[in-house]
Amino acid sequence: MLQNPHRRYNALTGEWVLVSPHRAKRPWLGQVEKLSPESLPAYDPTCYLCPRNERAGGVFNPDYGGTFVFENDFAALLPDSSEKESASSHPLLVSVPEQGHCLVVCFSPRHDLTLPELDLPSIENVLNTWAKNSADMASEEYIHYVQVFENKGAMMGCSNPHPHSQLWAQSHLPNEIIKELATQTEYFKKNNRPLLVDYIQEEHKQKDRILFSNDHFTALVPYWAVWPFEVLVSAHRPCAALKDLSSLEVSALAEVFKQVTTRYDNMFEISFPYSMGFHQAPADGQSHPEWVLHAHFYPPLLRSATVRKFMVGYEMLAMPQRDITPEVAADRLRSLSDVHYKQRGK
Ligand code: H2U
Ligand code: ZN
Repeated sequence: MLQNPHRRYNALTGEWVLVSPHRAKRPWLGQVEKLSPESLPAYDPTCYLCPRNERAGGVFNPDYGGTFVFENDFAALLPDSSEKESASSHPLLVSVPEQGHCLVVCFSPRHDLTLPELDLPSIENVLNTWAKNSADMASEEYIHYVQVFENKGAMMGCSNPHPHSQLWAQSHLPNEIIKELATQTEYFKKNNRPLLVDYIQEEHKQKDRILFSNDHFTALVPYWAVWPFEVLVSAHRPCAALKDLSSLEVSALAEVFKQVTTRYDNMFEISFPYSMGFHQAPADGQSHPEWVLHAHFYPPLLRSATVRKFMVGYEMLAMPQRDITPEVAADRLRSLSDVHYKQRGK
């Protein structure tokens, strides 16, 4: 593997990342992050996501027992954007109305249990809730894409530690999906096989970036990873959406999620922050034989619980850059226990 500066091609986005392995040992005198308090109560009377508590606008949450889904009270997208497309005053000043709506999904009534701390049936329940609600949103006439995502930890802008995720459904395809649709469509036309199916097979031959796999899903640090401990979880077969998974596949995906998030937490023995989300095919009524359902995990931490990677100067102005190689990151993640540090000795 290259030890000198090199570029790697991201086959899913068509973009390049600069890798600088020799820089990984540089000293750090910069910002250290504050740690959020480690022990949370099972129920917090001031939490707007806990059962029975009041949300914005005076609505009370039900006394829910599993997952809990509600329309976001501060949704970024609205179903009825009454503005009509207006002729632009100049071709360089283009705007188009966007319609949609947003859901919040709480993982469980427990204020203190993050994904890796939930048992497998509860993780399956979260996956099934995402599947059902994405499918319901996707079936709306004006919706063409549904984004499922979780911001975890204050470092990633999460506003409440009660484990939750969001679903945003919208009328146009977002940027990342436009890129991934183009690359996967082009590869499929040329090779008559899905890009990610071939990629996962090749990664299993090379082995050094694989983190965990079972019959239906693989977790790996992608060859083109930008974030230090970025992980891609991919299905092994073409699959447009979460709702297309069989119950066996949902169980397999739950197992992979538990493995990835447990190792993340074990890395620095903290609740490991990240932004995570699924890339499902556009909900455009077409079959998508090129599309392979997958999730991206983007964690910001680099070398300790308090030192994060910043995407700043060069990344903002030129292109993404990383220091430790994806192979070193995968090796580090593989070396960690798959028993959550809070469960040890129990
Ligand atoms: P984040 O922590 O990932 O931002 O998600 C919390 C969401 O919960 C956020 O989008 C919504 C915010 O709009 N919210 C409500 O819908 N009702 C509330 O009472 C508070 C926050
Ligand atoms: Zn709560």
